[in-house]
Amino acid sequence: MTDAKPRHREYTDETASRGAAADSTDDGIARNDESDPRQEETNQDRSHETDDDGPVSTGAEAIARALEASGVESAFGIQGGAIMPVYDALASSSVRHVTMAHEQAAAHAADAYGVVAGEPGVCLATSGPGATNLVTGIADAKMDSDAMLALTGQVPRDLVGNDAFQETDTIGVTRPITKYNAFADDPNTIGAVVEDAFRRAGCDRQGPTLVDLPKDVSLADVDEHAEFDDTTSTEARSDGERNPRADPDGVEAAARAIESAERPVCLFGGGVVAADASDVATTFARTYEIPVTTTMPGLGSFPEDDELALSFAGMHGTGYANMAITHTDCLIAVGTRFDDRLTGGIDTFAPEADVIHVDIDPAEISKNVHADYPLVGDAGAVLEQVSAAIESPPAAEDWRTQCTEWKETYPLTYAMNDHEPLKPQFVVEAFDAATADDTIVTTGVGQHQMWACQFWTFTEPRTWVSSHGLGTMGYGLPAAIGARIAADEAGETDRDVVCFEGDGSFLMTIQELSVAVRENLDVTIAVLNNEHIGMVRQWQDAFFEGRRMASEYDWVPAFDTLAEAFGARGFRVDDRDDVPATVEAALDYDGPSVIDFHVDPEENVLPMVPSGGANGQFALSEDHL
Ligand SMILES: Cc1ncc(C[n+]2csc(CCOP(=O)(O)OP(=O)(O)O)c2C)c(N)n1
Repeated sequence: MTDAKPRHREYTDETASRGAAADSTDDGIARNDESDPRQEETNQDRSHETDDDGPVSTGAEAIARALEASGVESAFGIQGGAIMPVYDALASSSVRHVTMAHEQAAAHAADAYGVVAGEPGVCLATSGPGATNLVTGIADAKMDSDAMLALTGQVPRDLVGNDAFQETDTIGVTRPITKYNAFADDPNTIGAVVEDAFRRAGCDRQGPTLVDLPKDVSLADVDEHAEFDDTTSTEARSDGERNPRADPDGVEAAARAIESAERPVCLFGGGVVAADASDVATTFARTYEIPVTTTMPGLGSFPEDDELALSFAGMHGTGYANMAITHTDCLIAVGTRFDDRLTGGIDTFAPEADVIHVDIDPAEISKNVHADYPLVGDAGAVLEQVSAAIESPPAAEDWRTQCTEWKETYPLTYAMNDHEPLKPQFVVEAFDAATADDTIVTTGVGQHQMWACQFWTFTEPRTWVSSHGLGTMGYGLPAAIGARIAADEAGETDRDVVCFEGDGSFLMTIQELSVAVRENLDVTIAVLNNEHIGMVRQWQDAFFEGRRMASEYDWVPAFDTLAEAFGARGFRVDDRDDVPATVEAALDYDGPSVIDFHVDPEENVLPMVPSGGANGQFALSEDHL
């Protein structure tokens, strides 16, 4: 403890002599503001230093180079003491930094960016509270197997363990919620570690990775002649070259099971989207005329306007999808971890089916649902293998007729009478009708999220961005920001980004409107405002005898005027007749807009399979719950 303080001062002095301001946040932040003339000058000056491929001089510069070498175009984060050297190096890099209002939002934005771009998103935070604020977003990405790299500042190495200012054991805190994390303790390898972590995030089963960057290592000089042991990244690289094809004997056996099935169903999960296998999966289902249901993250993996589409299954999935899963004799499940919101009770999930389970992660095989035919490998590669092995399609005409009948018997529906308040489902349908197929939809968590799943027709992969496994309220707006930036970077500036939020969810990250305004991001936020945390209210009515403890807000801000205060466009809609024109006006506005839809506070999400219940016994009305 005693000699720690002088050493810390040494770093401050050393930093100052390099021209980086270790303790002046003013200086660091200004360098990241592209509109600041001071920064333009700085960037230009520095470009002379870094444009050549010469050796990097500090750990921080090695990090910036590693991000550039990985092809990172944008990163989301917030400045702070321990991460300042990295930001200072980013100022002279090609990476665009988007300053968020809260680190949780930086993680969600990076996550969503990754989903839309198909490349890992990157977020940055300082040590201590910056890193802990990222935690929810990292856990969210882990649950959904979304590729993301988090870079966190850390106190200098000699202060680690001293309860130093803004010290948190970020490695310890994030170990259970990352795919991989690393403490970078050597300036000579720090760039390689960052590159490696980026690559790991996007390979095999994707997920969040994190590199903790002690400030002294970021500031330290890189020894251009140093030789370092690159074993870690070499191991990881060979790991990434794992055979994506499944065992041929297993493939043959699965093909025979499909050929002889009378009631086959495909279940496509988020893994199909992550593996960019939607085309292969769609061709597979169409070739063998097999009805398709998806998981919630799998929405968009198969066009929902196809006659084989049964939409999504599970707790709030369609009645027809749940009937098909309950009665199938051959479930071809691809890229799903069979989470409990999908399966309901395991004993009643696909009880008559032989289960073929295709997954890149062997740990998922028979974890929740027993796999009769386990096929470990890449979703697209394995489906192509199975397809090549099938000699004759299953004879399933009667089954397809049955599935069509279920669609007619259990359509998604809602009542909308003249005297009733505006229905949230109607709003989702209005947006769907007003937008193109490639529109990106993001949501918060709650009833509004389920209505988006149910009443939007998803036809393309990477258009559906939501918090599935963790169910994180507040995900929608920062996700819309990340999605917008990814689409813009891909040159898809005409694509719409629509965010459905609940009033409760929106209030959790509403401060990110400041980012959307500052960056002039064209996102449209539809608040389905029921002045309740509606999903909780629904469960209280169904399972707690209607005692609405802490679920009624009674008062929420006027989101339209609040939006205007942020500098966004604000609209308010109470009447059904005003919906189409207001939706058009908000979509036409070239910048962030918010529509505060005052919707029926008593509306429920149906159908519903109660937790742990049987998918085949879904409730179609409140009375059935
Ligand atoms: C961060 C977080 N806290 C609490 C919850 C529990 N929860 C799930 S849904 C929900 C209600 C969400 O309310 P709102 O955003 O208004 O959406 P609505 O259900 O009314 O559409 C709550 C509180 C959660 N999912 N996430």
